[in-house]
Amino acid sequence: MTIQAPIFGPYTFGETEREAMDRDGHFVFPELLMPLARERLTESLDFIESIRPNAVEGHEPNRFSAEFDAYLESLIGHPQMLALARKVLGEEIRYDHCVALNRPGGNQGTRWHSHGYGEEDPNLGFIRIFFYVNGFEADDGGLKAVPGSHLFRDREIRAPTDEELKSGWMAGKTHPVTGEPLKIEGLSVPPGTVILMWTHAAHGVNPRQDDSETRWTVVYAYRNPGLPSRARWISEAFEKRAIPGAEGLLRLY
Ligand SMILES: O=C(O)CCC(=O)C(=O)O
Ligand SMILES: [Fe+2]
Repeated sequence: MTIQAPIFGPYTFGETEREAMDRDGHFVFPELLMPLARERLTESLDFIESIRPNAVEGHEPNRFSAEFDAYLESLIGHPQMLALARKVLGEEIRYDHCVALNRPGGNQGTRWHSHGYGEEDPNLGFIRIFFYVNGFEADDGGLKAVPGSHLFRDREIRAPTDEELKSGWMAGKTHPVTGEPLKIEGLSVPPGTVILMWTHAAHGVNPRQDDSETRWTVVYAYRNPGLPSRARWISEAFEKRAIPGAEGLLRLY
C-alpha cells in the first residue's frame, strides 16, 4: 500500500464544530489544505479546464473530474478525506461525485439553489466537501449560503438573485434552531480553505470579476447509502475501478 501525502493540516471537528455545522448547514476550515495538495490540485484543475473543449456529452471532464485525473481520483479514498466525511456522516458512506468548479475571470457564478437527498429519511445525510484551492472574496466568485436553510430539507430552492430569494423562499421563514429570521451570509475565504455543506443548504455563487485569475475549486460529495442519488456522476467503468482506500465506496448501495 502506498502512503499518500497528507492533504489537510491539523484541525478539530468535535461536538462544538459539529453543532455549528448542524445549526448553520456549513462549516469553514480556513487554510486547511496542505501546500503540496494546493499545488497538485491546481495542476489537476488546470488540466481539467484544458480538456473541457473536447468534452463528450454525458461524460464531461468537469462533471466526472476524478475519472480524468489520477490525483483527483486518488483523493476519493484518501484517509484524511474519508475520516472527515465519516466524522460528519458516520461510518457507512458512499462516494457520490467529484466536480471541478473552476471559475475564470468573468464567470457568472451560480444562482441560488439547493440539492436533494433523503427527503423521505432524515437519517440519510449528504455532504459536499468544497476545496477552495485559491480562496475567494465575497464579491469575486464568492460562495454564499443561508444558515439554517438546510433544516427545511427542501431540494427545490431556486432563485436568480439575492432579492428574489429574500422575497420568495426566505420570506417569513425563521431559523428552526435560533428562531431568528433567515439571512444570507456572503463568505470570503483565504487560499486552501475547505468548506463542508449539508446538501439541502440554500447556496449560490457571485460572479467572478473580469480581471481576476481563475478560482480553482473542486467538490467531493459523500452520502449515507440508502436511496438513489440524482447527482451520482460515476461512469459504469469507473464504478468497477479499484481505488485504494475507496473499496466498496463507489457503489450506489
Ligand atoms: O462553485 C461553487 O462554489 C459552488 C458550486 C455548487 O453549487 C455546488 O457544487 O453544489
Ligand atoms: Fe450547489
